[in-house]
Amino acid sequence: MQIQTVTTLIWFCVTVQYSWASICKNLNVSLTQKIDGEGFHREINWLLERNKTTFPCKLIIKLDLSPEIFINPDQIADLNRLGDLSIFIDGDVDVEVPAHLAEKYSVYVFVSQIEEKVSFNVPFHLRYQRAQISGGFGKVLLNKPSILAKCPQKCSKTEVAAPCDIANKNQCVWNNVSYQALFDEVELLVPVGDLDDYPLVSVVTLLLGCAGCIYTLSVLSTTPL
Ligand SMILES: *[C@@H]1O[C@H](CO)[C@@H](O)[C@H](O)[C@H]1NC(C)=O
Ligand SMILES: *[C@@H]1O[C@H](CO)[C@@H](O)[C@H](O)[C@H]1NC(C)=O
Ligand SMILES: CC(=O)N[C@H]1CO[C@H](CO)[C@@H](O)[C@@H]1O
Repeated sequence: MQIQTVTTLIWFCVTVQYSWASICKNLNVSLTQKIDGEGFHREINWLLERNKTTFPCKLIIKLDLSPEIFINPDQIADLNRLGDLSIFIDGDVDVEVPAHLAEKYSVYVFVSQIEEKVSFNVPFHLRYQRAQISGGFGKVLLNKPSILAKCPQKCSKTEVAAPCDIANKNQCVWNNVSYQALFDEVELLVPVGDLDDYPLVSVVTLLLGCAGCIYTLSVLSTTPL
């Protein structure tokens, strides 16, 4: 009798473990990423593909943004309202400050639970960078996004706290799952002001000023009183 109970328990555990493992294994998520646009205003295009057997799992794409990049909360609020996107911005974004005064923060993109293929177009902007000696272009690295899943069971050992849903600032426990990244890491180029221009401008202004003075003095001194 006791042995039977134990056997049943073991069988139950094994079955549960097996079905857990199988849904997690079949998450089979892949992400394609492209960056559109040039200069200060860009757009991330993501295409997320998943196995439809994993529809019970909620997915979010988490992107950590470096200080050189910002997402405009007003623009995102509009897109959220229109139903084009479902994005939660974690942090206060100051759209005015240059890169060296800005802080990093994260955005969470909620993925529809009933589609095998979902695409997202997320507009973002590059901040002005401090002028440097030679001018030219500054480099900005776009981090690789993480994909977090909340399935009826655990899907990875790495647990991460993230917002439960877009309307809710409460934190839930999500699993950081591995995915197939069908893209390379990107480095964005941003035009940077040229410090060399400043001395030149000052010297020219000074010389013009001196020339003006000398001319005035010479006119005054040669004019008979
Ligand atoms: C999707 O899940 C089903 C059922 O678990 C599995 O048979 C199938 O191979 C999976 N598809 C992919 C592309 O992984
Ligand atoms: C998820 O795991 C990847 C790979 O180990 C790691 O690079 C990334 O930072 C993790 N993301 C989070 C939100 O913990
Ligand atoms: C959507 C997705 O990631 N599909 C992949 C599932 O896994 C198979 C085999 O590993 C890949 O060939 C698919 O591209």
